[in-house]
Amino acid sequence: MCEKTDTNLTKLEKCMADLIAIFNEEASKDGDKSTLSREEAIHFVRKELHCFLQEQGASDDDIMKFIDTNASGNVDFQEYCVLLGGLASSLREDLLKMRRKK
Ligand SMILES: [Ca+2]
Repeated sequence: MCEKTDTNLTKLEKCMADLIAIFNEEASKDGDKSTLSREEAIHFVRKELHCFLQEQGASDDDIMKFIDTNASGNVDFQEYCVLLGGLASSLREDLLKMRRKK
């Protein structure tokens, strides 16, 4: 694996570094940066992913059921990645439908 610095990262690698930085920033608010606590996870989703929730009117419990897939009471980095992958896939489908309608 080649040595990576901020200056030689590809566009995709920079996106991934940003996703990691966002998780670390959100997860470290309570002192334990390995996971998002319930409060951190709900705050993160409502702040960063509010467009996805507006149509659904999701409660805090709905959010946790959706993202805390192993029902541990917090959200680890793997669950965070699954959430983002699922949302990206859903967003892609929506964008494709919008293009077909034009
Ligand atoms: Ca969990």
